[in-house]
Amino acid sequence: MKYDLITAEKIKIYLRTHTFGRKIFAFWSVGSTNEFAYKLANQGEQEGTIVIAEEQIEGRGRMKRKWHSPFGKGLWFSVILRPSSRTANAGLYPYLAGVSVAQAIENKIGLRPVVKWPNDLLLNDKKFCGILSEVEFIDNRIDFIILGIGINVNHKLADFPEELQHHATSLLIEARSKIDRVYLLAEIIYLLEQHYYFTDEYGFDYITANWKKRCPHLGKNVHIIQDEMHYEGKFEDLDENGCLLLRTNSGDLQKIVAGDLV
Ligand code: BT5
Repeated sequence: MKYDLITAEKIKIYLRTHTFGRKIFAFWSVGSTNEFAYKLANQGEQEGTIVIAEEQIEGRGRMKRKWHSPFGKGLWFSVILRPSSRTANAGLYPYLAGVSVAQAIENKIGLRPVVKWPNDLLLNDKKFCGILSEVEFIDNRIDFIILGIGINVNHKLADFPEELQHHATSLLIEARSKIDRVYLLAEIIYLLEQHYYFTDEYGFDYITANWKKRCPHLGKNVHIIQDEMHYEGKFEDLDENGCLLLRTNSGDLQKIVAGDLV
């Protein structure tokens, strides 16, 4: 077989978790794992269930952007969460995902990714991982969160469309060797579960602290675009809800909820 296909059985061989990944929907091809997981969660699917696909036809990023997800090359998956935490914490789960992916890659591959606000992971200044967290609220609390993670794993440069070739990279390109996707996935799921239950009990401070240690832009002057608005200033900190705190040139502290750091 040309591809080392990802199956639920293979993932379970490596899994060390209690609830995360104990139920897995694995597809050859799907529109978007986030979309599929969203439907499942709406029908009451349990926490920790994972949807994974070899290929996404309509993989998506934030703000209706496309996420390139070719067959057999990456890890394209979504986890259903049902946290009991405050609605204000909803924006912190992408940081939990980013830290989990970065640690798993350090542990299993020995590369050290850096993070870029709000939800990118980079190697060599190029993006190899994006995170899309979609939240459903009910009566002032979180009903569920779909935490979607896309990782370019075994892409060669030519596997990317031309417009991404200068901005994107993969673990294979950076590590110069093919990666066992299932082995890496099991470690990510393990760390996601560990951090998830820890934050439930003790809050998110240690996650945001870990994220900030990996962020080369913290304390530096940055340029942020949110919708049509441009902001410049020093990236001073993250607040307790995961918003970026920007010290503008006039000295004000501005809270930025969403946007792109360029
Ligand atoms: C993201 O959005 O980075 C979130 C990506 C989340 C993808 C996962 S895969 C599993 C789950 N199911 C889904 O349907 N989605 C999630 P954003 O920050 O908006 O970045 C999107 C931008 O990244 C695009 O406009 C491109 O410029 C770039 N891009 C697209 N595909 C890429 C890739 N494979 N590698 C690197 N950059 C890419």
